Amino acid sequence: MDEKNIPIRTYQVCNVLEPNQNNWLRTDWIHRSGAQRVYVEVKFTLRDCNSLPGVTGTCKETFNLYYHESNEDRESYIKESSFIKVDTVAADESFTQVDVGDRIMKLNTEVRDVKVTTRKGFYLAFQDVGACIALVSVRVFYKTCPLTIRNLATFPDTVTGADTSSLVEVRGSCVNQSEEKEEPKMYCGADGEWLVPIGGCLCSPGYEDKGGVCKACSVGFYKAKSSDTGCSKCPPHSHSLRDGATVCDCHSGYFHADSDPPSMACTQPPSAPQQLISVVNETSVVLEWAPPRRLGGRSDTSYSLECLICQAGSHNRGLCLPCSSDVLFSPSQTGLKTTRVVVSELRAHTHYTFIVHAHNGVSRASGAGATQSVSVTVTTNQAAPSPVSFIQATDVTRHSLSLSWQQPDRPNGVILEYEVKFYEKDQKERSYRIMRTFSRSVDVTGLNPLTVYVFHARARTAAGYGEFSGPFEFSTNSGSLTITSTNIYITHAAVTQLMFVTLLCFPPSPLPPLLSHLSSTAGVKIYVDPFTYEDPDQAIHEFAKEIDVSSIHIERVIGMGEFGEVCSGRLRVQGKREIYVAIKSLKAGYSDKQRRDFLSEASIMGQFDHPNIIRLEGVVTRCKPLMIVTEYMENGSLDAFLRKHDGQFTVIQLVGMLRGIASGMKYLSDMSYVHRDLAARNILVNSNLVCKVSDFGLSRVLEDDPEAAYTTRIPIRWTAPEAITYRKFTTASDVWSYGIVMWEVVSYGERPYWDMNNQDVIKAIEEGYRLPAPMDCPVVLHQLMLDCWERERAERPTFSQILNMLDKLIRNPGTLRRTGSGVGSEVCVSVIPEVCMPEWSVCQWLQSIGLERYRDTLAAAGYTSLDSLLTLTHQ
Ligand code: ACK
Repeated sequence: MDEKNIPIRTYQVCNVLEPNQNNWLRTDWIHRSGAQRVYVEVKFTLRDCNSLPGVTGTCKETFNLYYHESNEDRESYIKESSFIKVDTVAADESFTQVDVGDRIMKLNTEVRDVKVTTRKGFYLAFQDVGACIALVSVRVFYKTCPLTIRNLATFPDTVTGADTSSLVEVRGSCVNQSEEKEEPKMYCGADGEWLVPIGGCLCSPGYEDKGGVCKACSVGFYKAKSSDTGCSKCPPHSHSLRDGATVCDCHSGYFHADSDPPSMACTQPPSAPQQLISVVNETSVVLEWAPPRRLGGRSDTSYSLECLICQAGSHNRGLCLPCSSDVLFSPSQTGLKTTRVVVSELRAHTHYTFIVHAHNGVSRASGAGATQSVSVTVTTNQAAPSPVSFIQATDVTRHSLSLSWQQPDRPNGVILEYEVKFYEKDQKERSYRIMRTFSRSVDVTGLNPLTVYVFHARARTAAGYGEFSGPFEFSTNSGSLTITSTNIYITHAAVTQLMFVTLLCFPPSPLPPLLSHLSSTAGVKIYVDPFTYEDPDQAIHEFAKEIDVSSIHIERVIGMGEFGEVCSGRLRVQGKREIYVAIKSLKAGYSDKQRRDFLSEASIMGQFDHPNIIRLEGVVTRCKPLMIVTEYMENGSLDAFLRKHDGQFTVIQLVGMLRGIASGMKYLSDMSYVHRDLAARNILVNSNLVCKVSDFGLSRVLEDDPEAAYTTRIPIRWTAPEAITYRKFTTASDVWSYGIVMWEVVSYGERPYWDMNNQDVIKAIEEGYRLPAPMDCPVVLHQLMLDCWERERAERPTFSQILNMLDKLIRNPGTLRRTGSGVGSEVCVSVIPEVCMPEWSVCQWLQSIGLERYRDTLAAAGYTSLDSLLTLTHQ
């Protein structure tokens, strides 16, 4: 019977009188259902040992609770030792026999918990060790945190963790019609309580939070964004006709611009602009108007202009054409915020219709053609033609030239005539001549030779003359022409970059006019002597680019030139890669003549463009010191370079250098330029062993001053006898010098004629002495030198022949094997074995080695067959 006297079933044991009791009671298998910690609530009654008569030490007042985890739900026999003890359970209340009269028994309730994580389920067991006990009920349970909604996120029923202190992290999911604001999270505590809510959700557009549920906005309300605010009433001139509106629809005739916020009232396009007035000034029109009467509830009104050319008096748009694209609108044609615009560059005597449209943010939304507009029709006045913008000259002779020009951009009518005004530049406009013509060209005759003239042209229509063009200057000097209307200004000079000089920059000045220059005969460019220019600045600016000094970065002094230091550095011209350059400067305190001589080198160099001629990058003439900037040649002068590398090159490498020099010299001679100072010291070598001819400064010195004073400056050892004796400097005298350079190269920079003095050298040459072959010099090369040193200059080879010869030697390196120390009789066979074939004639052989001019000499001496050549000795 329980406390209420209702009969109940119990498991009982009461073997208190017998010692060593060990009685077990085991439950069925219990599925753990995902639980990690289970709770066991046991209800039982227990008899007080003292109340049992005759009971000795064998009576107990506790029992033990055990568990055993298992995947097996039907284990028939489980060993005692397999069970793990949970606890020894004692009764809070026990009862005695005396009590029986009052209360049948005292029921105890004890709860124990145990972690069950390793198997699918478990068994519980109760061990009695000699108590008088009745087990009334066993309840086994686990705890969960129950399903809940927090911050519009649902959290599911969640089993608590395995340990009493563990928290289970749970991610919530947003309730219907809501969107995650921040990941919703909570923790499930061991006792089944939810803890620490984080993040949450917001009701979607068109829905609002009503007690943890998102409800649709009702009719007349809207909600545009997911937010924690409620639904709002529709703004003016709009409505919503169904639940859950995210925006309100505009009433008919009202519009919403894409950029308008949903809370903004619906608006309308503006009405037409008002009071459009126009003022015509020749070929431009000023248009002004007042803003529209109705702005449609907005403040973003703008205007656009339509320009049409219409037939006189026509208001029919079909008879109108859009204006040409060169009409100018100031400040603009569309997107105007002002109510005034100036339209210019219109045609004279033309009917124009201007339509001013008013727009605002909803003009487009309200549909095409909905803009309201106002129009005006005007007729432009007559106007003179715009100026002629460009004149060019051709067919220049000493006394005449032909001018031609383009029609003015805006003739503003039929051009009836052109007028050309011109005068000698020196005369300014004190006296000038006028020529009139119907065409766009005119031949101007009766001019003075070598004179710079200034030309202006203008056009005439029925409206009168247009403005004269700007000045165009041409010279009557023979040759082609150049127009100089450019003004170049120097900005700022980077003074600090120079290591050894102070810069002084001049204010900007227009460049002087140019004289006619490079003439061209049958496509061949001819060198122009800069000293034919009266003003050396004219020449320099014609042939050399002016470099902004701030783009030069000087790094170190590399030598001393005739006029001052030579430095190396870097040049960075905008838009180009930075390059290494050599910079020659003109030392301070120079005379006019020195300045002229210094710059003449650049004027000369600037005319050349060849891989074996040193390239001029430009000049600095507007700042002091004056500078000449050329490409940088890493290995410096050829003579010093060869001395430094004595014996280190192959013959082919040496011939390669000579070939480069010959190629550069051929280019110069083709341009009719005579170098006069060709020597290894004036050849520069770059890092690829490419040799380039440089130093173009000497020619003038000699020509300007033919007196004896400069005789000493003639490089005697390199100069042909006729140039020493009577200054006959020609390409042939350059060929003589080239022979000396060959000798310098093959002897690795030896001084020609060693330490003989100049007088002895002159005398020796006069007597027929020639430099002998340097050590290991191929016979063919020495022969070529000897050819260059022919007394009769007509007998010397040309640079073109020298180049051919060297090319052949390079192609047939075998020809270079034979040196002066060999046996004479083998010359032919060993020098050019490839060409000594039986079918070849002596003539062809001579041709192949560039010595065909000896054909007659050989024939006269009886050498008519190749076989006979075998007997030819070195002598
Ligand atoms: O033998 P170098 O080093 O080569 O010494 C002289 C010195 O300046 C005086 O003329 C050197 N030099 C001249 N022009 C150049 C250049 N473009 N590149 C490299 N070095 C140059 C010359």
